[in-house]
Amino acid sequence: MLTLEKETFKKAYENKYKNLHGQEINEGSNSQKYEALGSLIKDYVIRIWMNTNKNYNITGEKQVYYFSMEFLLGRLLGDVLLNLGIMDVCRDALADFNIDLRELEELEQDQGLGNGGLGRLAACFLDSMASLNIAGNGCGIRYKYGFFEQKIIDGKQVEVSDNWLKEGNVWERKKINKAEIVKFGGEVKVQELNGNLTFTHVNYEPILAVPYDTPIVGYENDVANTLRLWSAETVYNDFDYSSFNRGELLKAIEYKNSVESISQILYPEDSFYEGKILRLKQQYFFVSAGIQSIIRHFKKYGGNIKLLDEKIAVHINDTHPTLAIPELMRILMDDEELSWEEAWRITTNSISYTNHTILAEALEKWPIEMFTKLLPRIYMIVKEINRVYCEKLNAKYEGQSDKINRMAILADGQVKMANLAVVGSHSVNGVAKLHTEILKKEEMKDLYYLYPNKFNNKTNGITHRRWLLKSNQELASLLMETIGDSFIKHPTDLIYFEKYAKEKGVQEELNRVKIKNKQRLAKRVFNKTGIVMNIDSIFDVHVKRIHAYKRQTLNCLRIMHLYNQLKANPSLDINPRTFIFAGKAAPGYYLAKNVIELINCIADTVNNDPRVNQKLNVIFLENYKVSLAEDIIPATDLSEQISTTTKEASGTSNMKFMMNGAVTIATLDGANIEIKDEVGEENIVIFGMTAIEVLNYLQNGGYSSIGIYNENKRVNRVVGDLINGTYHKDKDRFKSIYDNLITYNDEFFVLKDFDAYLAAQDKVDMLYRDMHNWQKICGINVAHSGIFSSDRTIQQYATGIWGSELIYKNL
Ligand code: 26Q
Repeated sequence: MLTLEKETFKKAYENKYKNLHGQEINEGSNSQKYEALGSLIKDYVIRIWMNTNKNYNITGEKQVYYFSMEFLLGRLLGDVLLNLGIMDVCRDALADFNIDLRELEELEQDQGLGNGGLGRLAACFLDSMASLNIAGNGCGIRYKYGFFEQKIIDGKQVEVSDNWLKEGNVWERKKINKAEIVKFGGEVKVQELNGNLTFTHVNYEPILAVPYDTPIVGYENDVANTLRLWSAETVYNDFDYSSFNRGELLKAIEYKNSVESISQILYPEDSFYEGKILRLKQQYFFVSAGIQSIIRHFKKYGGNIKLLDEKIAVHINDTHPTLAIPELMRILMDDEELSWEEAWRITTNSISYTNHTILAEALEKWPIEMFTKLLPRIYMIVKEINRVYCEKLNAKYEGQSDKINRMAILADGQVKMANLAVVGSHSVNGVAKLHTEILKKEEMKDLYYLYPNKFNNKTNGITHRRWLLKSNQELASLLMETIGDSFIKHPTDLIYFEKYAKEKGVQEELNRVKIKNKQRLAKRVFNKTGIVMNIDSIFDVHVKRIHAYKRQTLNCLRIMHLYNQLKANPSLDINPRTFIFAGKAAPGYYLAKNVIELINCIADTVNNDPRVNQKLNVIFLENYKVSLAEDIIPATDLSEQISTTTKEASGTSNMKFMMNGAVTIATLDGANIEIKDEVGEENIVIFGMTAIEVLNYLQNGGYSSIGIYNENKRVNRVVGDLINGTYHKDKDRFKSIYDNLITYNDEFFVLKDFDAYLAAQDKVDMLYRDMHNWQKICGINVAHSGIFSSDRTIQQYATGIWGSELIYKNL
């Protein structure tokens, strides 16, 4: 563990600052101060990083490689300081220079290389692997532009590119000597040599994959693992301008741009698949570079390729990196000259796969024609995998061509990535109990029947270091004062807080912490937007991607209902509420964008209506991202987790809110079920359809939203308000939402759950009236949240899937 005296740190900082900027500290700007701090901290980290790598090479322990198209890290400074154990020293030292650490932290650009849950999960997992001494590496793409920045202009979402690297990134290191070449296009020459077939890829286009490494610091354990992100460059160095005539130069520039476009942008869709060739290029690009570098490293340290699967585990985060399967096969056969059977054994033993969605529209399928042109050798291997596999299917399911077609990897002119991922790996997991059951019994039932032993559940988790210790320091202090600090290394020790949560004094403390966090959020909101938030109101929070299945619409309809009630009776006896929304819509998702506009129009209407605005306020915070989540979540009283049952695979913000002492209002979907089982029914507000009801409607039909609309007066009124000019003078403005609910029969059962949701909200209102009881519930939620630490999840992956050696020197 790093031990640092304040005075030593001050000297080091001063030196660093002067060397970097050639001036005195007090002469500089805050960004210069941030840069010096980041750079100094990285110096400390580098020693740990080098040691960790040295150790791994000596012990030869099994390396886990977490392959993901997305890593949503957010800011790193605070996290690194916390994990190094030097947060307090650093804060005090900087204070002596009149520098506020928090202000510097705010200057760091979020590393937003992810859409949402899946990308943030990958980031939490990296933190947990490092903190648990697991040799875990991340592998992904260094997008030049991260997830777009959202601006709200006239109530509408406008997308602005996220140029996160414009002021540099102190945490990364370019490793040009570790670059790999990735080959696209061309043809495959097949020759026979001594009775063996050989495959030579010719006329391909080579792309240089350049790695940028970021250290992932474990919690006070002298470990720094590596996140390796790949960037695309041309193989040939900069052009020789003199040798080009004008036409050639322009072509060369065009070519350079087209190569670099591979790692240019993150696709901003998280639930809708579109077969774009650039996306396929991105997938093969990072997977090929990643697998090649794994094997190069493995061989450099004398590894026997036939034992590869004992020494590495490759995990694929959803189907996006599934090409790791044929890529590993290719290298093992074409370069390492292993037989098909041996290569297959090693590949399937090494690879494991997590499924994150059951939405059919999100399943990845690539047109064979596109696939084979771009990746001719990889296609041959996929074809052979499919052939061997279909032989097995044909023997087992003779004559059942529909079933075989459904299960095949190649079918209907497409490559089905989920089927390839299941066939080519030894483990397939869902991300919450219900989700895994649905995978087994519904979505993947044929595959489950064929490979029952591959399927398993690993309920998601979140790192309590970032989401409690760092972002809610007030609550963390209260916990340490009451139950000590053992929960930091053993998060399930939070359970000791249950007893304290029942004490009136502690409930008051919890209330004080919450108010402080609400004030902090309110101050930030005021500084950014000029909006004044009512601290005495319930902060009712719905933050996540905007999507029909997440049902922001249900929340909107309920607010519209409340507005009507208050207009009719301004002295209605309710707790004042502030409804807080945030989240991004995919740029091409019209309905989701329309929902954002609706929220903003409701906000405009109710906030400016003096009859109601003492009791009802609505606010949409723009540009939801990790750092904003860290401000919002600790300040939340009520967490909205109201997806249509069966549709949210797990959810992870539900866990973050719980850990920060919010009460949850939820459907029995994803991990909400497990949260309810942990805290007990009396400490969560559950409503809505069951999974069985939903599945029954989906399979057998029989749902009629218009029936509800006609019969239910309250529904009739609020749905009518969507198109009668109440919220926008253009009555057609929210027509797409209206049509979705009425004309297209409400695919996500918003109207069906409306009454139950109102009743649940009334219950919340009742509960909130008794502050002590409310805070008791909040405290019990905190006490039971330890199980949702990603440390638990990662231990389950490590022992149940990866076979990592768990060294509990940290525990
Ligand atoms: C696929 C093809 C083309 C373009 C984009 C994509 C794509 C990108 C991102 C598809 C899906 C995603 C992300 C999905 C995601 O975030 N899923 C969420 O994963 C969380 C972690 O397991 C769960 O908690 C959420 O329930 C799930 O929605």
